[in-house]
Amino acid sequence: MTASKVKTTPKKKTATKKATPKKKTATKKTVVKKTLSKNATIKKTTASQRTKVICISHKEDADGISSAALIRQAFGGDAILVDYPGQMEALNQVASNEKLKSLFICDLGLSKKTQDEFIDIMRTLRKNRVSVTYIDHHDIDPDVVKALQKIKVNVIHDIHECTAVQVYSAYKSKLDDHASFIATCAAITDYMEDRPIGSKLLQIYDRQFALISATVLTYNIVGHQKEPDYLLYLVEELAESKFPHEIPNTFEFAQIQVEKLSQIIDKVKKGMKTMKNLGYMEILDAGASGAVNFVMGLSGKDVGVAYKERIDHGIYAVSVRGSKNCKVHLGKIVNLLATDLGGSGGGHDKACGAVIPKPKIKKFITELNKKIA
Ligand SMILES: [Mn+2]
Repeated sequence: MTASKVKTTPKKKTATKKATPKKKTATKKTVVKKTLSKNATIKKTTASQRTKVICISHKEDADGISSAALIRQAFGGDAILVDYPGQMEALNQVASNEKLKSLFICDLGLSKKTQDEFIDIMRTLRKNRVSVTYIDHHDIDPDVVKALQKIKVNVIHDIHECTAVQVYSAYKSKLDDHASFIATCAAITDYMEDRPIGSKLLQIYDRQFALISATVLTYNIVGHQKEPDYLLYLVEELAESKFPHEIPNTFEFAQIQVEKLSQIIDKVKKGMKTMKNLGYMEILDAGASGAVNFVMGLSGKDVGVAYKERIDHGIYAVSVRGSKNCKVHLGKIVNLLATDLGGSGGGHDKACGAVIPKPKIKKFITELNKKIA
């Protein structure tokens, strides 16, 4: 696609701020240490200086954005929106923030690759007496939950309800009535509106009204992934109890996204390849997650794989989807396989993602094809 960037949303100041983390991995450890020893010397003043509430949440879908919005409504503070590859870097940066008092981490599942570092960062935060709440619904190693609870991280985790619904349930008393609608939209986007709490929330609203709102919200999130300020603006608007249709230009923008998706259908029809148990395709212009359902559906297989290169990272961002007939737990398989190949990944039984080192992508697909047989 050549003219892929269409902007309808009026808001300026994209130039300087970047949510996408910069390259500073090498110095990370020392930064953390420095903060620690500094804290030790100014111990008395530090505690009282900590005033900041921060929520780190998933930026790629309505569950992450809605969770950040509900946390903001309940507790105030700032949101930091990240994707899976950027998650650890953001956590490390936040961990060195000496103003941080309270941290919420939402809708960011952990994998074998990231969980140990995650626990380390949480340990540092807890040593600095930062209150930490981790809210998520992705499959998690029970030992990680134990380790987090041991250091008194507040873990709110239920694989049966989406994150925003869990945020809503946990902090209902601090939220206004409209929050149930935001949570409903998140549940719809995560295919979890049929769950015990999710379905109760959906019943409050007209189904079609909720569906169109969730869908328009999702298209605005997906279509603005490269505009961090816009995503933060969405968090603010939702936190102020706006419906998606009350946020300017959202429906117009959704129409543009729908047109793009119809072009992706054409491209998938032409470019998709198949193996015995799956369909797969490299995506060049759109996001992999926007194409993967078409790859699965149009390939006639029960598993679809779409992957897109992240040139600056030397990796492929991979999306995997399973049909209703898919009997294996794709999230678990992908977690192990991606870790074996030097990447990371995981997620749900029928929808998951991975980060795979560029040279290993073919191996990832052939191995996945074997493991889902
Ligand atoms: Mn989610």
